Amino acid sequence: MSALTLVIGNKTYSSWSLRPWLLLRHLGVTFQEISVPLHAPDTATQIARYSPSGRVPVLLDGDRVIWESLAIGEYLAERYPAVWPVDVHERALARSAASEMHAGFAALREELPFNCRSRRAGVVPSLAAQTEIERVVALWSTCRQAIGDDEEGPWLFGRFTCADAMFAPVALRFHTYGIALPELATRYVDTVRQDIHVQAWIHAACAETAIIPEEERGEPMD
Ligand SMILES: N[C@@H](CCC(=O)N[C@@H](CS)C(=O)NCC(=O)O)C(=O)O
Repeated sequence: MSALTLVIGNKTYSSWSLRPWLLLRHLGVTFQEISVPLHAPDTATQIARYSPSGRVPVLLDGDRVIWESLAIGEYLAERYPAVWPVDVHERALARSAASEMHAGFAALREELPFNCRSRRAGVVPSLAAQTEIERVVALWSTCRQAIGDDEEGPWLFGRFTCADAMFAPVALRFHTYGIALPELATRYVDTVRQDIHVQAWIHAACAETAIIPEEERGEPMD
């Protein structure tokens, strides 16, 4: 791999951008960032300079262009096996969970927009979103139950993997909207929030000034 560049959106609002960014940081890979402000008059033009899909994140590796957060994870896995668990069963489960996240949870994502720099009151998930929240909680529990006794660490498979990169933004959404969760899920949300790289992302988000009204649901808490 040559020097890597990750093209991302606003750190406040772009949950998809956080996923590969967090994975790269946990892998200890050096990379450049290009930030494209979302919902600006020239957003589409700016993204089109890098991304054939018109969306971020995009990873640039020399003249290779890799888009879609999960595909970026798989691209990194070719070079860095730590992207996925070592054990074949855990690896399959991690990939299933990550794929389910990538492909689904539309109600949750629509009703609880990613907004990592604030806490919001008064957003009540619909039945569809609540069902998805319960599915996320069940998935996290399945992952934690599957890990071997030799695995230590608070992440879904002990140490941080791509599955955590995919679910970290979901954990932050649960925190933003004060979603009531069982103990295991609450612990996982705390693990995500306390992670130094997540904190660095949120810190940078707090320094952003752009506000996207469509992404600001509920009443600010503080
Ligand atoms: N499935 C894509 C989703 C990417 C996506 O929806 N990105 C949003 C930002 S979070 C985007 O680029 N939106 C373009 C726009 O707002 O113009 C992935 O996994 O990377």
